[in-house]
Amino acid sequence: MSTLEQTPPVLPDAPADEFLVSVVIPCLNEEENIEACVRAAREAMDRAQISGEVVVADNASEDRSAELARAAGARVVSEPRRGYGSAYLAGFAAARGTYIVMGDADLTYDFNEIPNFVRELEDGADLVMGDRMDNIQPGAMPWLHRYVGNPVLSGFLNVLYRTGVRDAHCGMRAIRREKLPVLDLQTPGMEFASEMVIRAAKRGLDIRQFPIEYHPRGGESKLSTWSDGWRHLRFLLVHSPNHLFLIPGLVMAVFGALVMLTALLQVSIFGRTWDIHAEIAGALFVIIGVQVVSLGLTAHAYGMYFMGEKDPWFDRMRARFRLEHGLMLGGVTALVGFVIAAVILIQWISDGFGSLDQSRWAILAATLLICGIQVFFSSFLLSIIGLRRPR
Ligand SMILES: Nc1nc2c(ncn2[C@@H]2O[C@H](COP(=O)(O)OP(=O)(O)OP(=O)(O)O)[C@@H](O)[C@H]2O)c(=O)[nH]1
Ligand SMILES: [Mg+2]
Repeated sequence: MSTLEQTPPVLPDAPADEFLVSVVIPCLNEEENIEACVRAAREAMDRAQISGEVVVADNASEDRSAELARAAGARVVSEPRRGYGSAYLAGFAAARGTYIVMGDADLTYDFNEIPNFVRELEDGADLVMGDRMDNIQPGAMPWLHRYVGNPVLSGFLNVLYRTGVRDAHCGMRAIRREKLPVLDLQTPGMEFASEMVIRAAKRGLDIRQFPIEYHPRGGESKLSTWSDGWRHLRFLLVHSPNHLFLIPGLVMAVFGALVMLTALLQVSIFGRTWDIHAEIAGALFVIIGVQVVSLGLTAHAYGMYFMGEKDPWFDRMRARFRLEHGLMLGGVTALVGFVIAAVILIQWISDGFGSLDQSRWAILAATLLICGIQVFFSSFLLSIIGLRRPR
């Protein structure tokens, strides 16, 4: 994981701090709940003598949500572009509190937790996450989300990004507002929940968590199990080229090379030798593996140069390997393949164009040629991506 100590760039149009807390609530057609949510947030802050505001980010609701939120004492900002992330980004831009506390407009979260979130922030935390997993009230979360969706996605998120956050999709959380520019959040949909946690971990923010309760929802759920689940998964994968490309590509290439070797050297495994078909399968794995690794390095370079990603491993590799190393590796590999092919051809010619029985070596030659050429041109592509990198 990378650490990036930055002084947060101050957004030119970020409103100055006027309150200690802005409670930001995203809202799409929540007329059954929104008033109660705004009141609960207001009362919790009043009781704890916290100076605060409630900002409702209305996502083009077609019901009376906006009007009811306003009547209950919230400042309502409108975001016409639909999506949980879009709604939050609009709410954040309008917030004027030093701290932002986030929570859904559906009565699933207890706004009496606000002072507990504030306490952690006052104590130095940058991002404070609620953790619902041990306190889910009956009927609050479908079985599929409780036992499959949330644990699997949070688990996968932690395998890839090691955030240490137990319930990465919890909608009740709090953040120090000055840290938002550092996070540079972008995503419009539900994957916003993952993006926030991942970027906070990548930037080395102080992330804390504590248990909170999750209650049954009032009104209709806006969550779509499969499409929102996929949005989270897609986000996790595309932001980790190591896991999406490099590890699977390397595993395939090494496995394929071993299979090819056993066929070429006629090694006996499982009590028999492996021949031409095994070698073709091995070659397939090698070629696909090398292609996937090449794509992964390209994706990695793009992420680092243009998306602000940090990866010490990639930095070290970049310092050690130059374009010429890639060209050399690709060139030599292709040359070896070419020489093997040439020897087969010459032998065939000198045998008077008779029947040929060199398939095993021909497959090796073709594999080496394909991989060598791939590496050669991928090296140029990597170099081209690096040409315009911000320095
Ligand atoms: N899904 C979704 N939610 C939005 C959108 N715009 C605002 N929201 C609000 O974002 C919050 C999260 O949506 P929910 O439907 O509660 O999704 P969830 O909390 O993952 O699922 P539940 O357990 O059913 O509450 C709610 O307050 C919505 O009103 C949008 O375009 N899509
Ligand atoms: Mg909800």
